[in-house]
Amino acid sequence: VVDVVALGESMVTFLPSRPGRLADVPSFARGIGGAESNVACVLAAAGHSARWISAVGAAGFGDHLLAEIGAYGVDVTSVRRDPARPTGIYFRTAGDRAGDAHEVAYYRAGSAASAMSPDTVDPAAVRSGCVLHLSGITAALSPACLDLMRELTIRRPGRPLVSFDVNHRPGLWRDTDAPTVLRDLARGADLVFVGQDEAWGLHSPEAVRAALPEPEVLVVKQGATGATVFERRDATFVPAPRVDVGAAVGAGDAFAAGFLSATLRALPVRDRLRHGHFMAAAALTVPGDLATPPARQHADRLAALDDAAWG
Ligand code: KDG
Repeated sequence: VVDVVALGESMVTFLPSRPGRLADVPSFARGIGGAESNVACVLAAAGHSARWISAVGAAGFGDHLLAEIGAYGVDVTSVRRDPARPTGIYFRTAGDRAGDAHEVAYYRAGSAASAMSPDTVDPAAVRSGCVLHLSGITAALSPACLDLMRELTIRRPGRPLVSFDVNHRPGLWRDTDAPTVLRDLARGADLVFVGQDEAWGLHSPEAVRAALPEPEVLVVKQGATGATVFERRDATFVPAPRVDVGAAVGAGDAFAAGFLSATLRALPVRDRLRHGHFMAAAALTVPGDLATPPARQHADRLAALDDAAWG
């Protein structure tokens, strides 16, 4: 049994050589992206066993994703190679600082991963972890992927702990009531991560909890302010450290990985949030999705500081 199984689409990403509109940027550098494999990579880098389930094309971009994600120590043996469909790719503008143009251009319709369904994903692999980590991105990829997500979030005895990051990506949803679909999926999870800005128009963590009472643990991320976790009805808020933001992309995934790592180690709730914040802080400082996470012993020492040091 591995610690965490993460299921979702990953893409080759193209990061611009300089800030500006996509129309003006002359060249891009290749990287890797994908919310769920990002979580697996950060967890593997933090010393956990992690498996990534997905599908990629049979050509070079698929090779690249498998090699890069595998190099983090993630088990990629459950990733299907699809000779008939391509690996998804995407381009985005540099930086997410206020005032920067922010564009994301996805080329993933009809991708290998968008053909994932309850029939193509190995149920034994899905059940092979203590935690199964999913995100709302998968639900937007195709009707077959939405079926798969519905299937994976049915409450069944003996299933792994199901972790769900809402990850509402407006650019992926067309003609569908995304908030309703995402809320229904979240109801079937044991642990839910949601940003206040994607939380169904609700304006406080308490309101989100009232609207989503089912998951045993609910984490509401409040941007640069911090995050609140509800365990049943008890709420704990931990402020986020102040960070000079390079690019926000990947920070939510790193936060989930830090929180999951501390959950697997049965740390108290305050420390689970602090580990989430550390991992997110590391990701915020780099232009790509993935940063090297702080070593466990340093993170543990920082998490143990008294509240005054955390502002
Ligand atoms: O969380 C980062 C992801 O958004 C990025 O890697 C791309 O998975 C991605 C997506 O679908 O937006």
